[in-house]
Amino acid sequence: MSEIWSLFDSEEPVELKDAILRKNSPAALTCGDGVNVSSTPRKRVRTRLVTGEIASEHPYFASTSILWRAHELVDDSSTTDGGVRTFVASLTVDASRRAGTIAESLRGFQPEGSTAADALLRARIAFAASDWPMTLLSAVECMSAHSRQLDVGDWPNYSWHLSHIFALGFYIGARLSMSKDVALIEQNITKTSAFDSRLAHIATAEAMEKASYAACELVGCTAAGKLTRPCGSFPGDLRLPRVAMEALSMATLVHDASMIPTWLGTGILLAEKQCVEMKSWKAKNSASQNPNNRLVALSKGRKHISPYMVPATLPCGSPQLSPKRAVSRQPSFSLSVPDFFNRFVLRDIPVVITGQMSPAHGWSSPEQWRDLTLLVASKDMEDRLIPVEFGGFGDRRGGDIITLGHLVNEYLVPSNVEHSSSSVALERKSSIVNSSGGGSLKPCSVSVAYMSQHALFHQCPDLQKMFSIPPYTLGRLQPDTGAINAWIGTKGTSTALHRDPYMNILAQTAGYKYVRLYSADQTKFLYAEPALRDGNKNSFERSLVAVEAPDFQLFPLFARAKYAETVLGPGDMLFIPKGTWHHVRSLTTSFSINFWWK
Ligand SMILES: O=C(O)CCC(=O)C(=O)O
Repeated sequence: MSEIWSLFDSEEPVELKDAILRKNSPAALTCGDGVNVSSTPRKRVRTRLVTGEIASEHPYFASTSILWRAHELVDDSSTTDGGVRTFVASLTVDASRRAGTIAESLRGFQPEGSTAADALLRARIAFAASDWPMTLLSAVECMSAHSRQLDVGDWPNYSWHLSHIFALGFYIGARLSMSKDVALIEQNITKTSAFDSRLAHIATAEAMEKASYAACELVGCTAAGKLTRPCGSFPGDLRLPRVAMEALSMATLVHDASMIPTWLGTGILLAEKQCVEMKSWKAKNSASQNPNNRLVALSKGRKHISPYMVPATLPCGSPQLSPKRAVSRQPSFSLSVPDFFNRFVLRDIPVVITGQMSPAHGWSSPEQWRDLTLLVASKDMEDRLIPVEFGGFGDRRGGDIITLGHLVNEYLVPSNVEHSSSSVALERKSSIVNSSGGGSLKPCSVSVAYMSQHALFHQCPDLQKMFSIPPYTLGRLQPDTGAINAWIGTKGTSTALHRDPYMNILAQTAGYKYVRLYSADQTKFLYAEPALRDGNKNSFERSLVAVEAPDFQLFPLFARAKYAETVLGPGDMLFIPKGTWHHVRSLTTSFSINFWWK
């Protein structure tokens, strides 16, 4: 048994543990690729090629074609308002049909059922009457009740999802309609006296801002199990994009494609579009604001390297892994699914699986993944909104919502350029190599931005064709928790030590990441914060320790925590057992996909 196995094994002798696992595991599991996995432990199964199902055909993504289809049918150019009225009409009809029943099925549940139901009905009535301020207030009140219900446990039934989706729809509809009203008044300037129309404009704009502000102050929105920042803490321009992102998250939780409201995708797209067109938004996203431009300018002289290509080599000063702590690596051709199940899943042992993310298994080639132009392939894609966190280790600077194009051009490209520029050579000389093996921790010289845990594959369905569902997820993807997410960022992003209530395959499609793992039995040394939503089975836990630069005065027990570590490179898949603590730092620009399963 290698050191890494023993780190992740409990004190029990292997035979005893085998007996326990045999007793507790299901008699047989059916894997994603149809392999029948017998749980009889330790039995070596003959090697076979394990091929996953192409992601775009997986039921998890079935709803995406419906989600965006309605919008494709609307010819924006033929309407003066880009389709807002069609969206509002379709939502009004659906709400009059379904909101009453949905509200009734919330009512019986404590503590928030009645509050949520009443607010939903108020929002529906106000929406139908085009009373936009009241719609905003009621919609946010409704979302707020949903959010409080999550504090005591999971939403009791599917009506809560639908109620949340309707509340988000009402919010988007009201915001879009108010802006439309303001625009109409502006158009009328020529018809009335300039003075009157300016007054009318101010009155409408003020009412809109007041209502929206009051609504957002009530509480923020929180998708099921996803801990997001309350809307109330975002300045005005950020509320609509935040709500659009929340609506996208909610759409990922609707698996039965026939349940996707036909207006939902249109609402999300219209909200995103409206944000991108806002003047203040344009100013914020203007390229001249970004200090990274210096680096992009630098890249222009180097024609042989495309600044859009994610580095295919590790930077100097990368962590040196001690063999004793390194997570074992297994080529997929010699790791059958049953073998994986018996050796790693049953024993909660992490492993890096290599060779699975290849064209033979339904994945695009590493060269295709490296090329970031795939994210800005069209204007539509470039203009999609995404959430980002700024700042890396020791330099957190909050979050924002920007366009995918902005992330690529203003952050990822400079991060690529920095890798290949002479600053890397300088860094080689001055890097501080952490004594515990963590590598260079000096603040990153590029602006750090991270689109973490985002439903990009729902948002841009073309990307679903680039990968397959790893058979090592045993056909047990967890669709009710947003199972497949994209993590794309510059060099220097870091995800603080935490653990999730799911098994995970973290697949590295491009670039490099350092990962530190602590098994569940190390929890006593990790200073875990109390779970934010204790009653909620989707809640994750976070440690207070900055693992690569710990403060031992504050966290003395942390010195006793044993860990395993690895560097993930293109084509590596890391199995992270459920409950295993993980900390992740990117060493270059990086693109990863997580698959959560149970
Ligand atoms: O890659 C990262 O930054 C974090 C990934 C992670 O936490 C996860 O997949 O659960």
